Amino acid sequence: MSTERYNPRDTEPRWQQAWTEKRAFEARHDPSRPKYYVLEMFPYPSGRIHMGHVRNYTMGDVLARYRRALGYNVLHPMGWDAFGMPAENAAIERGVHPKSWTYDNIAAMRGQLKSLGLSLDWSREFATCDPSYYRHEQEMFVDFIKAGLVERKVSMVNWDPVDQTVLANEQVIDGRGWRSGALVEKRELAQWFLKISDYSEELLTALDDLKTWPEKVRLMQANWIGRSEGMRFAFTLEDDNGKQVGDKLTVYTTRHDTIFGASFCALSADHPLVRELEPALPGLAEFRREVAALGTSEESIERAEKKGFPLKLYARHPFRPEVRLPVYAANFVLMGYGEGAIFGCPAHDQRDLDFARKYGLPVIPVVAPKGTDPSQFAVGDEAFLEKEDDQTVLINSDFLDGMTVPEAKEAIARRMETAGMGERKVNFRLRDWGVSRQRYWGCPIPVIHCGKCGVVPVPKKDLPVTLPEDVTFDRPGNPLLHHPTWKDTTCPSCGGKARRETDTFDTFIDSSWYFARFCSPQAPIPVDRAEAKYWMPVDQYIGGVEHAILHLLYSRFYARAMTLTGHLDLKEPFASLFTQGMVVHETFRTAAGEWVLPAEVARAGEGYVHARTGEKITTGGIEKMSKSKKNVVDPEAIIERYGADTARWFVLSDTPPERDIEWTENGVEGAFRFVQRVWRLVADIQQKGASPGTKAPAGIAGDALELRRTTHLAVQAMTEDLGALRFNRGIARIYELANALQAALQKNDLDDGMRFALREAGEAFVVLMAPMMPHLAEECWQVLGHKTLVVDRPWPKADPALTVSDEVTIAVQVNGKRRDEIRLPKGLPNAKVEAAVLALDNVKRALDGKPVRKVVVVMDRIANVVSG
Ligand code: ANZ
Ligand code: ZN
Repeated sequence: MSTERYNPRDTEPRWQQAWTEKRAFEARHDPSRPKYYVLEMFPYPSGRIHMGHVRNYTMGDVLARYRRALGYNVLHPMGWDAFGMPAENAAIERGVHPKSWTYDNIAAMRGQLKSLGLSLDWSREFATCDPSYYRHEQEMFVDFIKAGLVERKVSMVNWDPVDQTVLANEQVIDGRGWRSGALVEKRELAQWFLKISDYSEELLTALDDLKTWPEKVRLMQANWIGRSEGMRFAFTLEDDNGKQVGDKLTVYTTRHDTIFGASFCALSADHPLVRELEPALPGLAEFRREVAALGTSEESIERAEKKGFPLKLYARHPFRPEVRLPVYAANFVLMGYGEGAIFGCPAHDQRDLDFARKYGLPVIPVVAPKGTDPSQFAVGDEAFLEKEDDQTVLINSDFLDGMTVPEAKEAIARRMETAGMGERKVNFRLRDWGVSRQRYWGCPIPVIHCGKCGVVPVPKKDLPVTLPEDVTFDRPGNPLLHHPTWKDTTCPSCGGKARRETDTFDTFIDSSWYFARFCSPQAPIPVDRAEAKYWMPVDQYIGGVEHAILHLLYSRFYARAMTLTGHLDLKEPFASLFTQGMVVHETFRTAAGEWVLPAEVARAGEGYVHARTGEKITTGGIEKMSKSKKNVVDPEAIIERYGADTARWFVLSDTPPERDIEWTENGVEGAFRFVQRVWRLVADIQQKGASPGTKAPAGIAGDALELRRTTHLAVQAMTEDLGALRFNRGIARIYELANALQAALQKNDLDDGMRFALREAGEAFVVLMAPMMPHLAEECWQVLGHKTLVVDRPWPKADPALTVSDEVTIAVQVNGKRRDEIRLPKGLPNAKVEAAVLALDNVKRALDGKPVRKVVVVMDRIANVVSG
């Protein structure tokens, strides 16, 4: 038995080198083989990998290695989502150029990923900031323009007056810019939009086909797309004196059944009618400014106090000519949705109720539980929300009284449609995708502005439009705009002086098609059709649930847009999706409340102290690893200390992959102890087991047969577990097999049967473990006397005869004479029994080359082979 400890520091780089030299993981287009495309969401090159990456990429790697062993032609690429703000922030804060910052980070992280031993095809690597990548993005954008998928329109943005830049909604915190702290303004800006909303219905209904996506993600997407069935109809308007004014007020509602509960109408502050009234109504301009300061995010609008400004206009109720509804401009009505105008029904909508209470408007309940006395039913501080069941009916509603909500909706729709007042309308929450960013570190938008010709796409022969490198970050705003010459160009159309677009793309564009580029990363066109036809779709996509909405939705849209423009031929880019849980860790604090890194904490009895200062440390909650709480464990330090296999094993163990996993020192040490145990076991097996390639001796029974059964059951279970991404269960099987091996090795006087069973179990053990601990597996494989690599081994097959517990012994005869017996599953169909029997060595021997005429099977008892 080997007494030497297994040393990953020595073995891991060696095996990584061996795989690289063999180009083991380079994928080649081979239509004769079934393909399998595994992809993990590519990382942002922040500079260091974190445990979330380790978990994510290990899962993908296990799957890739497993599928590879099953005989699939596996594509498992890696790249970098390399554009974005952090690089610019580094430039502003530390004076490093975004480009060198990014590529340095990539180099560092590539090294870290390589040390994890991932079976990646590095020959396909690219970064989205490579001009050789983004030129194709520009080319496709030009094609998208031609195909009508792009629109330039004026839209409201959050404007930071100090940083002179547009802010994303997430960058507005309590109405202020996240960096400058300045009060954010709303501004109108001409921007580029991709018309994703044309695909709302399609993106929604196609979700039904994504059966192997998490239900949760499909639901989030569906909510985001937000289909609603409602009505659009118009009120006639009149002024203070009851005189009808020219304009009508069109509103969108999903609750037309509540029309008899209407008590006001409200318009967005940006509604054309409100703008028109602004000069005539003192205070309105001020009100509009106040609303603008709220920013554009739905969340901030939702949180703000509901406020209105009376417009001195009244809307005539469509069914109650005696009722006039006051019309307001209100801060909670958005211009971008529906008609930018609503009727308010306070009894059945919380925002409307808050508004009505503030302005003393009537609250008329019109929907109530069946059997309620309308005169007794009142609404207090909480709106009575819609229930579309048959126990909820209309009250106080004239011809609708007694109807259910759906019935009332139908009745109103009919009436209005017949009277020509309005029509049914399906609305989607999904907005067009604004892709312009006033940033430097992004893909330049390939258009030119000409005073004479307007907007002219850059001709393809002039692509890529590359980012200039000589930019400065010493003043706020977009460096491309400040560059002295870059934006000056000539118009491709008239040859006159023109200006380049200085906006760059939203980085979500970069990640909306990278998976397709991986199919042919060197192609002179965005995607080589033949390659994509073979490799796409991604068979298994793995990533964090934080990308459940935008990234996945944009990618689904891009696949359709690229198909429309002939760059791809596919709708859904990701056949299966898996969202893994986070890595969480205990948090530590000093008495003063400062967070402390786990690496600086030492155990002291039941509690903890600061390793350096000895100060008492208390534990906070268990939370997602984050820099702010300092509860991070650096993968590099873990790999350095225990090896990659231990880290990989730990992040897969115990916890189901979709759940959060808690990183603990004990857990890692446990994983490392297991590595050492495997090492000792395998050395023992090599000594006591049969030599490699030994055939099964006849008549294996007793403990040896039991071990064989355990082995084959492990193979069977593991095959199912890995196929279903149940990594933790797979690991549990390996532990079971290790225990069985250990028990068997403890016996004295091993007979041939047992020696064979040990060899078989040991080899299966190593091969099954290989997807999780690939380096250890290779090293063990050598110890077991092989010269080949485990990565070249096919996945073991379980012998069905050994995996069923419900077995019977069937007597095997040849021409009526007993020659052997065989254990088979009870009730096995005759054809299978026949096949199993004919494969027996004893039967072949007895037949001595004579042809088989027939096999007579007595179910579960006898099989008689009759020769001719
Ligand atoms: C009257 C009503 C009565 C409404 C009631 C709700 C409850 P979804 O389902 O999201 O489509 N609405 C319409 N346009 C709006 C806008 N631009 N800004 C803010 N709110 C708007 O929601 C549709 C409902 O949201 C509509 O139905 C409308 O209010 C409001 F008891 O009309 B409802
Ligand atoms: Zn021109």
